[in-house]
Amino acid sequence: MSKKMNGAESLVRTLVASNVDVCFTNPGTSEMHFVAALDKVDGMRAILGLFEGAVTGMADGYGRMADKPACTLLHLGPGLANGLANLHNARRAQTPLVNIVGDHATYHAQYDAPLSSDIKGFASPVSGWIHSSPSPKTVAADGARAVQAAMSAPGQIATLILPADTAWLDADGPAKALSIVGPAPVAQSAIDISAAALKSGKKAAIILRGMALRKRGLVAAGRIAAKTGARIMCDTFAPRIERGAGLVMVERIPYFAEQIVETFADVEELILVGTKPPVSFFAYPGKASWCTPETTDIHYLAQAHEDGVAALEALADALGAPKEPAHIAPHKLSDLPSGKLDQFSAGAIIAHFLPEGAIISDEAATSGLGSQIATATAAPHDHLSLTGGAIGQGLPVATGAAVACPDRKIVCLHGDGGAMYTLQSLWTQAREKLDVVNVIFANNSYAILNIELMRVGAENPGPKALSMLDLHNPELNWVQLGSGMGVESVRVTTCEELIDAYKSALKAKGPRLIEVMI
Ligand SMILES: Cc1ncc(C[n+]2csc(CCOP(=O)(O)OP(=O)(O)O)c2C)c(N)n1
Repeated sequence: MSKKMNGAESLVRTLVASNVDVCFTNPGTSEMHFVAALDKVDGMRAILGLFEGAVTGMADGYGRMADKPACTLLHLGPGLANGLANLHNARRAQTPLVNIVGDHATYHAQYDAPLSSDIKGFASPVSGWIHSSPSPKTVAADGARAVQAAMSAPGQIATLILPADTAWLDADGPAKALSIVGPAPVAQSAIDISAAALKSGKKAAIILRGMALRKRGLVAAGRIAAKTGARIMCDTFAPRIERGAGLVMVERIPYFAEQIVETFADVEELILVGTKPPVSFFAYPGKASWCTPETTDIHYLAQAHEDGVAALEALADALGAPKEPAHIAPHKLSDLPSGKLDQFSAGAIIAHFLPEGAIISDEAATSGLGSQIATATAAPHDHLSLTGGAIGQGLPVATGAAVACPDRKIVCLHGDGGAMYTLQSLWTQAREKLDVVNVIFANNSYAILNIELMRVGAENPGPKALSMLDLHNPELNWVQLGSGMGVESVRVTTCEELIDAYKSALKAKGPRLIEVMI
């Protein structure tokens, strides 16, 4: 006989039994029994975020680095809705993630109280699995199903709605963990078709995503490159990639459409591993959306839910590729710059001192190219990027990654505009003493949008239009913003100052913020 417990406790126990042991929360009244259960159950770390966009972004960063879900705890429809943009990013990243969304008690729904809303409606575009648990007797089993759904390859968002009476009424006990469905094997025919394309002597490129961007997949791709000369590429915004010295270097697809067109102009055979053909991020009047030549043959070696790593290895063997991969990155650091700071000098400094095993959460926007170039040959690290274009992901992703990997240094590179969306993450970093160096590129501008304004062909922008893209009036002060949330913060205006601040931040334990004036 299991000891008496309510639905909430049976759910928390089930989550822990299913290897979900971190909960990023922003609760309200309807979630109080779940909150109370956190103290009754050993093994669930509870981390408060002060805005749901931070909460969901942290769960994304955690899932990307832990390769298993965290759960969120969100307050009915509005709490979930506040978190949607970063759930969108997490869906794009194919991150395993379990949302627990509180709801009114089942019998209360009929009265249309103020917080009533269409929770399923809010959840469905971002969720691969949704269920509302109507009974305390079934909620534990539903929790186990949610984890199983979140973990099914390549990873997805599972949303479990928890009515308050389901949480507070008596349950039968926790449920057992369910088995995890791994990636599906790739059909031999897909390997044969890709092998034939690569043997044809035509110009070929392979685009990787997902697990294929970890060391094993990279080695297999590098072997294929060594044998065939095929280019090895990744999407502009890959969820996670292992890069730096000793790893196979991957060509990142550029951001702007005409650059993508140029990149693929001579590609005759394009092989996709867990990704889709490259298209323009936005449509622009008179410019192409589809960025590969009409004549390019496109082959799907592996779909996202399939085992792209095993497929690459099988392909390398089928081609008789050598054991040694091509394009191994050397460990090469440029000399330390001095004087004026720009994204390239800042990037060189960031790369120079980057510790081995660091995790970069990159939402540096127009300030990102410098560090991307410089870190390609820096110490080996993981790089996490803004997967869904919804800005305000970098700080929470860094925060969640720090929870998942407490022994690794996190370096968050962020535009000041995007950082303002979810700056509450800094407070969580301070409270949890997370080891994150936050580098904020303070250009006091939505700089990318100034570029886009010209590119979309909006003619002669006036002062009103330009003021919508300018952050000078008033100027943000990141030293005060960071300090106000308990994070030691400093402003730097020269390379020398950045070197000092960055070295000392890397040496310290716990969060730091460096405002880089560019
Ligand atoms: C959720 C969301 N809202 C608005 C936008 C539009 N947008 C794209 S970039 C950007 C400004 C980014 O500014 P910042 O982070 O400072 O980087 P910068 O362009 O200055 O390098 C905005 C508002 C978006 N992409 N996502």
